[in-house]
Amino acid sequence: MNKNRLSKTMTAALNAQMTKEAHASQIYLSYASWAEHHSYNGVANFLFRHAQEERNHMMKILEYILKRGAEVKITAVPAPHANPESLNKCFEKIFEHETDNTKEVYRLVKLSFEEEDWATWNFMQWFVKEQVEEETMAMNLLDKIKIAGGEKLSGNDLYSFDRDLESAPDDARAAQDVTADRP
Ligand code: OFO
Repeated sequence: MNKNRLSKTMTAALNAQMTKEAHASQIYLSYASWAEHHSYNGVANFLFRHAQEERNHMMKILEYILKRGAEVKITAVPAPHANPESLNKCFEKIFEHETDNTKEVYRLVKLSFEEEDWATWNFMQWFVKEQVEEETMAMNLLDKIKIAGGEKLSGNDLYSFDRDLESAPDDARAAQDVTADRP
């Protein structure tokens, strides 16, 4: 008896996304190490935490594939991109990476819609919301860097930016959670 509840195409697409989340984790890990090496300890702390978050995303997909009775395929994870040349570039690259990932998430949502696989469609909504939060987080950090001098970020502004990131939350607050009392 076949208990697999995912199509072949969907299984392959979810496995590919699982590997992409592992790749994202490696990217954050590598940027975090770069930041720590340059003594941006607050930035490093934030990025190390985020590497872990991406690993959690990978696990969510892995678990979902198994729960739907399909096969998980663990493959090699591509190497992360080259290290950034500056903090500004670091967060530009992160923003680009997150918007690329959003496209992949949308592709999966579209596929689940076309296949009328409503369980996967529902599962993927978590990732849609998460991507909005992650894009917002990257946008906000880029804005902060821009205000503090962009490529010229240094001195007190750099110190404050780095210190703030040490205690910054992992995700931006979703628009859905905002109220008039708590804008
Ligand atoms: Fe950066 O987000 Fe995973 O999905």
